[in-house]
Amino acid sequence: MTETTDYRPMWSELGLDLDKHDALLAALGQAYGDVFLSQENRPETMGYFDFVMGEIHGLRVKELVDARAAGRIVVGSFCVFVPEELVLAVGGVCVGLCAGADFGTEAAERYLPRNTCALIKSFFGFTLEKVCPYISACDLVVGENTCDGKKKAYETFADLVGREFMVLDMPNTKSGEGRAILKRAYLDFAARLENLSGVTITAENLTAAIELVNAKRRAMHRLARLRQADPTPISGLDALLANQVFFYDDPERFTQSVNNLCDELEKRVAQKVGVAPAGTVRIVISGCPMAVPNWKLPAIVESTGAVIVGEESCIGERGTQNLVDGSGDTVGELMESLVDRYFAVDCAVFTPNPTRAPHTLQIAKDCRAHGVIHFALQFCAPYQMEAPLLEREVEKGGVPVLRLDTDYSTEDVEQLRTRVEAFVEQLRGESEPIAHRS
Ligand code: BJ8
Repeated sequence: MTETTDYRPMWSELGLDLDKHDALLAALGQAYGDVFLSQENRPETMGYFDFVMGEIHGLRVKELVDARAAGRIVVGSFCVFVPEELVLAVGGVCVGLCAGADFGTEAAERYLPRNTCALIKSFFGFTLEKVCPYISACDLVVGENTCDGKKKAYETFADLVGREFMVLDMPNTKSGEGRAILKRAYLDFAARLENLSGVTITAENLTAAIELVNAKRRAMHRLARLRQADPTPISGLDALLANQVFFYDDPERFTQSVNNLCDELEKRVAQKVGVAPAGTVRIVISGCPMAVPNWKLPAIVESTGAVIVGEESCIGERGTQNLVDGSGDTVGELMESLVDRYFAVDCAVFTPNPTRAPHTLQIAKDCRAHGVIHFALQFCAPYQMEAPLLEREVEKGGVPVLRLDTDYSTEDVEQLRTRVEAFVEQLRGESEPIAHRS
């Protein structure tokens, strides 16, 4: 929060519990300072992302409130299968609602079994404790029938969220029938958005929306490519932050800011300036999404002296890979392209999910990684169960894998550190990263 702006009246109007919200912001500020601001040799243009994080419950929320006052709808979602393009086409604003904090767990466990993943508990906790201004600022909250945990949790959440709520029916196979289910879901979603906003989706507004989101993704692809340099010009933590802000910020401003960051990183690469010396152990993280403020594992990894150079994650390359073909002339053609792009997302809720392991290996090769750390949230059946399959395939390709299951608490930090240190040590002892081997 800037010193001159008092957002408390706004938070109060949004129905937040100010005392609990103060406690959350204090913890968030402390963690951010410890994890991000303590890093050395950060790119100067990360200042923008520091500002965004400082204002994440302030200025950005005010923008959403102002957008609503100006007649735009605000739509919140929990998953990269919810297409931002459709929200933008009707002139709306789309925000990510996933929560990455160990907050309100006790309240959440009044409704959820203890053995529910931390991500689901977290968005229940944020809602029940009234500390999420994003949910409060939404006209519509959208869930999706992905994993069993989410799909059953949404049945309860629908009554708790206090906003209009809908669930997209999702396929779980990569088949023709699966694609048809996704298309049906997107048509239903488009109809709901048109109804809510009073704006009809046309080829013109959908083309413009596709271009806006493609531009965001292109900027993220550029960032991903720059991280392939050795020495890498940006820490994994800072790159993760950009991936996290992807879901909150105004799209145009975000794209510009990532491109500014990339301009600076290009210079660093040309001058061989890195956040760690050339030859540092390089890690790719694969697995569950890391929502703000889940920085635990990356902070541990980079504290060992290794550097994270890529993320096979929905808050990372799984979420940003592939563009939508915006060349169609009709809404029908553009919708088909939209479905094609999203249907390729290789989330572990699909069974089988044959492209995720090769994709992870490809990221590791492109990033010249020495190893992959697979991150699964405890009680996340899709990612935990897919982990051994992914490990086998990636190791067959010559890249060692460490599998870790954790949650949002800090209880296992030292245990995780010990395992990560041993893995990084093992990788240090090995030869070149995979892409350097013949
Ligand atoms: S497309 S990864 S954002 S569903 S961690 S709630 S899977 S039990 S978040 Fe996800 Fe969409 Fe897939 Fe991506 Fe369930 Fe696992 Fe919890 Fe998860």
